[in-house]
Amino acid sequence: MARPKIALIGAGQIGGTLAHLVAMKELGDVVLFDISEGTPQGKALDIAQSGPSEGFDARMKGANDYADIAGADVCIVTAGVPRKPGMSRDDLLGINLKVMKSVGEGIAKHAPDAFVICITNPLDAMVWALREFSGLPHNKVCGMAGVLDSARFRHFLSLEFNVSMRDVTAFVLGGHGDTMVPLTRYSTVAGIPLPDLVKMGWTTQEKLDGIVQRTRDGGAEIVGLLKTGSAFYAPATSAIEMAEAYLKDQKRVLPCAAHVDGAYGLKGMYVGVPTIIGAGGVEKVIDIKLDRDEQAMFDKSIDAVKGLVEACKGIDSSLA
Ligand code: A3D
Repeated sequence: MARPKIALIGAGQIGGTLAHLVAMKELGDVVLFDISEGTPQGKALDIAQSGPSEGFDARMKGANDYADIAGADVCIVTAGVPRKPGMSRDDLLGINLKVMKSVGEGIAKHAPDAFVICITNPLDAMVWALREFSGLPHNKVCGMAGVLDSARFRHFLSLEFNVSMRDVTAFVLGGHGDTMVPLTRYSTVAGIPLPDLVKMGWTTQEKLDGIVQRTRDGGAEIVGLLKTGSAFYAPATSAIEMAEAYLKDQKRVLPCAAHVDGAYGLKGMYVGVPTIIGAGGVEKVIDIKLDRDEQAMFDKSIDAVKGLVEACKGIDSSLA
């Protein structure tokens, strides 16, 4: 059987890291696409030359023409601009919306059967716009945010409890932004919910609240430190987890920005929810019951996402 073909649209910090991870995990052959001439070709050649030492079998190709992504099984989209210090994700909307239009059209024409994972910010609005521009089925287009947000939460919790990150599970809902909703009662250490760990004296409510806030600000903390761009190692790893779930039909339960139509009382919008990802793409949205406080936080997050989608419609009349 031929190796899967993985198209990485955007060959910047995340795109290059994605290509390296695909090769190291032997998930398939890579086409690294960018409008910048030379960048995807240079990165593809550099990564290919790590093959003899690493011992992987994966072809790497750099491209500036969408024809090269023809027949891709997976497309991971990072094309656009990242944040600089002082910028919010929403500040990227105007410029990245135009990018989504060209990317959506390129995918529609050359890789209409692909599973598409969007990473470009502001995430929930960009994945919605990318789906609209591409016209692909909703279950084949989703956004990466929840896996990263919950990884950040898990990392901070593992430091607080001094336990392995593998034994910490975390649950994050809502839009990818300041209004994301980390759900403490569904987050555990080896199955013990966080509120119980507070009662057991493992941590205090104040410390837990601080960790929740640090998770919400997780992206900004890294932007502030790097000064020239945003996080890229963990965002790439998170998207690879989703791509692998699709390619290997793993039926992973992963939070992602999925099209929600009916669940959570929502009518056809993209937002972060728990999903099952397998060979059918986003095969199911898991509709959990929220308590009053959680619902209030979720509603606020939904309003923020709706505001961004409306702003997109204001900028590009074809979306209205
Ligand atoms: P960066 O290193 O700047 O790479 C972006 C690449 O996109 C550059 O190589 C550009 O040349 C390329 N590009 C620009 N316009 C086009 C176009 N029209 N077609 C094809 N390629 C184009 O950024 P990055 O890799 O650090 O980040 C990429 C995106 O991911 C940004 O929008 C970030 O805000 C976003 N991001 C999202 C998360 C989430 O958790 C959702 C996390 C981190 C970054």
